[in-house]
Amino acid sequence: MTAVEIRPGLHLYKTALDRAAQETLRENIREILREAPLFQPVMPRTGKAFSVRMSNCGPLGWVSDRAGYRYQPEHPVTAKPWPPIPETLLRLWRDLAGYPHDPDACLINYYDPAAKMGAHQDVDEQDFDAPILSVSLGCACRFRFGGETRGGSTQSLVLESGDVLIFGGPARKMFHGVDRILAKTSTLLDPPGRINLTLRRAR
Ligand SMILES: O=C(O)CCC(=O)C(=O)O
Ligand SMILES: [Mn+2]
Repeated sequence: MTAVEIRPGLHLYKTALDRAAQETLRENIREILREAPLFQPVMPRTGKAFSVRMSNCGPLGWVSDRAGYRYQPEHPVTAKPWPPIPETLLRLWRDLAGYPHDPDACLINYYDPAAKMGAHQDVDEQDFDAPILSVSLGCACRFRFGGETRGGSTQSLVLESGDVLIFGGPARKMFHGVDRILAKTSTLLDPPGRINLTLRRAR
């Protein structure tokens, strides 16, 4: 697979998953969401709802509620353990992450066409040696990224269905977010929307 190095530590693998692999993964996620339904995260303290809905798979799942951001082994609504991470995703991580241990958390973000995600850093993990591996499915989005401080200069790129973005090393703590979903850019999901799968090593 060929990567474009966008900046040191930030690698984009265009169409790392072909259409057939995207469809398989879509079905895997559909099954996971039957067991671990999307929930509505809210901001710590203010309780303001995110515009994305979330679920997780793997030993640990990332959640956000009034009490704060954290990883936990059970779904916040059903209280059941998260389903396992699909084999396709583990294989991608083993092939591309360049890290000797499997991920222990996979966040599932569901964006309806109006959803977005504000600039943030992924810093709730204990180990910053492991990279973040993110898979896009469905409608494309405009992904924005900058440096390690908020408010500095930023760049953006379009993430399309099947793309894999990895940020590690000097890019591990970059600010990033999703400006908007680009409507009508994919037929993978019905109703149209975007799924992002973010594999991490939380502990
Ligand atoms: O949806 C994306 O591409 C980014 C998601 C993200 O940054 C996160 O959930 O921490
Ligand atoms: Mn993030």
